[in-house]
Amino acid sequence: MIRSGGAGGAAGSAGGDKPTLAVVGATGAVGTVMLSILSERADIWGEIRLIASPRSAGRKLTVRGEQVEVVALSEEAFEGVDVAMFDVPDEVSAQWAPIAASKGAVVVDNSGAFRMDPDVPLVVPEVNAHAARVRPRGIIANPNCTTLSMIVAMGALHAEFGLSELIVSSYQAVSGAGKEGIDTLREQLTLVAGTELGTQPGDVRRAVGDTGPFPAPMALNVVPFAGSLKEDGWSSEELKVRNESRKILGLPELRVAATCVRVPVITTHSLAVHARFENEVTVEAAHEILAGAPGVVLCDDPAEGEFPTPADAVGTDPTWVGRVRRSLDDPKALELFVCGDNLRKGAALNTAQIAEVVAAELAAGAAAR
Ligand code: 2RA
Repeated sequence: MIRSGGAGGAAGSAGGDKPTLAVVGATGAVGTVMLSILSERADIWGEIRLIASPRSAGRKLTVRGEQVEVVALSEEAFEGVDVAMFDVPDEVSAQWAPIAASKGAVVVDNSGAFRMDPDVPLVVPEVNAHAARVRPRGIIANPNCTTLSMIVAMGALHAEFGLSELIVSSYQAVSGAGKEGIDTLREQLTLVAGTELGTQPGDVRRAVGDTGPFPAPMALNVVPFAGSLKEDGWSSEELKVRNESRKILGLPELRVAATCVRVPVITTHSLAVHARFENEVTVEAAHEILAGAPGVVLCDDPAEGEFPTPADAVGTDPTWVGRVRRSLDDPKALELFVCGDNLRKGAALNTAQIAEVVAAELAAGAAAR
């Protein structure tokens, strides 16, 4: 291990060793993707410790080609851990992330518990990696998948043109609602397949019955609501897009309006974005920026039928951008369409990337001593 001093962030003694990583919530949907991502990326970790609820303790999961036994969440589970990636419900993170930090781990948390805490940086390595270094609570937050699915592209355009406003419509996959969301859509698709449903008011609703975690049927439908209802009719997802974009980009006054919509896609969120800038924009300049931006793939040749779709982007790491147009009525605004895998860049991958940023910092600190 590399002793990290969670709250301060400076690396400690025992230089030279590879850092110890804990994955908390290893058995969940995002935890599973975390393990496969850790198996694919450069192997910078010493021990990888898998932590989950006591009922999952003793299970064996594969990471880096090896079977690793899951241990139960407890204070002792964090002994010797340098970096801990959390993907657990908000209330579990709220309780356990500070405990892990008090044991000396730097926590990278994918819940909503700390994202807007002023003492917790909200980090997307391609956009604001520097923010990860200042973490008074020893915790770094990972943004919500809806924000993450567009923010790498927006960060690149902002760096060049200066962003002043975002108007966003999301097309969110059901896996954003976890395994229950995926199971619900698959069951509903079975119920409507091969029928003539979708021609009379309420026929799909009657056929599918229970709508699971969604407020309306997902099969043969789109649902203009995701998350929970907040003040003045806004949903939690819509407020996250606004608040998190502002924090990540360091633009507390950024004008943001989002409408979040759930669509019958298993995995990969899409967003239609109207982005207004301080300066005039051209499609050519936007193309050049996006084509060169780390973590972005430009896929924009509609004459050839080339634009991003969830069916093509799913299972991949980048943010896919296409349909880039200059607004007809505003030379300072662009319209574009973005797709990103909500379980990879939208959750597990960004968490792993932040953990790698921290590991590099710890290693540099250890080497300097
Ligand atoms: C959703 N963004 O898609 C959420 C998941 N964190 O429901």
